[in-house]
Amino acid sequence: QWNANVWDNRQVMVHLFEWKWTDIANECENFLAPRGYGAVQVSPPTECAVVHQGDTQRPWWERYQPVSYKIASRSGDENAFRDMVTRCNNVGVRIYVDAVINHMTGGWPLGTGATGGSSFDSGAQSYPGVPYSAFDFNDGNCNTGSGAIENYGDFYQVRNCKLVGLNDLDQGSEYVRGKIVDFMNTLVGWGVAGFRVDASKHMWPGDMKVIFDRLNDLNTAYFPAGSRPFIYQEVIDLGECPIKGTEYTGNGRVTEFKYGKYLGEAFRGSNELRWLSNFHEGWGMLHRDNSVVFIDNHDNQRGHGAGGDMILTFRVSRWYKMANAFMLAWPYGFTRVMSSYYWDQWWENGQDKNDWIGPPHDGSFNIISPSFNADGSCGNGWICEHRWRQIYNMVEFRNVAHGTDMNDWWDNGSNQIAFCRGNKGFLAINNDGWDLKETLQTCLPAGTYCDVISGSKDGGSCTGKSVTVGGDGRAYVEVLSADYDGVLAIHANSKL
Ligand code: LM2
Ligand code: CA
Repeated sequence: QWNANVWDNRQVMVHLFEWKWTDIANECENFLAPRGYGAVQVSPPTECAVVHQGDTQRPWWERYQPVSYKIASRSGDENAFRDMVTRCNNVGVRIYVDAVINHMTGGWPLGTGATGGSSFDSGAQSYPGVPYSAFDFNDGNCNTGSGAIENYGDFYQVRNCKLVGLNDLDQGSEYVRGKIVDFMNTLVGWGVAGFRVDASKHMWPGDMKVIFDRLNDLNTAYFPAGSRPFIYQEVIDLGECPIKGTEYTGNGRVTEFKYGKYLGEAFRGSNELRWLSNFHEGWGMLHRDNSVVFIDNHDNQRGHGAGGDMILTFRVSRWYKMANAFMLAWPYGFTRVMSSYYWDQWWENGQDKNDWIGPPHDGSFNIISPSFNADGSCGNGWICEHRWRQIYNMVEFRNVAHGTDMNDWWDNGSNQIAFCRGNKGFLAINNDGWDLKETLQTCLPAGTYCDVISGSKDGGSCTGKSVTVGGDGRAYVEVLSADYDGVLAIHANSKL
């Protein structure tokens, strides 16, 4: 449940936020497998409430309000989902499902639609599509006046009361456990490799353990016999809450939100990069084998969730690429690359009032597929950070360096840093306002290497900077403050 079930030489997952199943299937075949991505986190596939905002929009967050465990959403139906799982597995790319099992919908008027056509009555807590009824919810176990979570300092109410008004399932109930297990096992049977478990902080770790222990082993058509579903639990623990990520590491991995926040602080200048030399457990983060790490996620890239305005996103692309390069080169945690769509922000009093806007869609609210430009980047409103050269080339770096540790750290006493990954890779970053021009230990065998940030290796030549490593492993490297990107990376596979 800690093992990501990826191929050994495919060590990175990408979150294709709000992508359609058919588009993901194509992306697995056309881009993710060839570029060495190991897995995709998909948006919640389950039937959810249909929420309208104005006449032209549906918020992305409707998908966090399930109505049943039928596979029916704006990303597609069950057939499309199963076809995606098969096609991605066939090219060695795993699918992780965002499982919303803490709650069902918020309070909507009777007659509100659902993406799979099921009826529901949120006031009566009736969801015939599962079916769940009022018995299956936590109201009797919640001790706040409003029935909602009022105080995050009280772990009892964080688990047993309603999160933003969402009807809170009782995972202590055998019946509820059974329904959740059936849902997850159905997906496992189709070849799904793991789950992001939404709102894990709001469930009791012991109840979750019972549920995960009942999951079947993975489908042997694609995985070795006895493989367990990969579990990573979404727990926001920045240190100030009584609920700790470590309460959940007995069940599987946990999202380490400190990681992206601390890197955001460092690249934005609140902390010098030189301090990153021991950026792991020593910083109060989870054990590296228990953590999933990322620069931003679908919540905190839009001011929801954790990390506030320190989080780096595609909107500050130079820093974002530097932070992703650091993450992908750094031996800590299982890494997730975010892939977003664009929306116009509307700032008022320090808050983006457009943080709810859903994915690109046509006049009937159908999600529009990404288009692809000649250089491989996306159009139609999709950002596709995972297709940025600086990011996908660093995915290859991570795959090549897998199994090695960090060594030969160098820094200039402020924001210029460099390090090796065994004798497989070397990374240098310059976040100072002046040039980095140094002869540094790269730990690589003698030869000429292509910097995979400023360009790519293309046949026998390099479209970016070349770096010549001498017999002693040392090389002269330059990362100028005026360079387009503040990173340089070379590795065993970028040798010319
Ligand atoms: C998560 N992780 O624990 C997700 O990452 C996060 O995106 C989800 O919140 C949350 N947990 C619940 O699954 C999002 C979004 C909320 C939204 C909920 C439910 O960040 O804003 O709440 O999904 O759709 C929305 C409204 C809120 C309303 C609620 C209930 O924003 O004002 O509360 O629906 O109708 C009355
Ligand atoms: Ca709960």
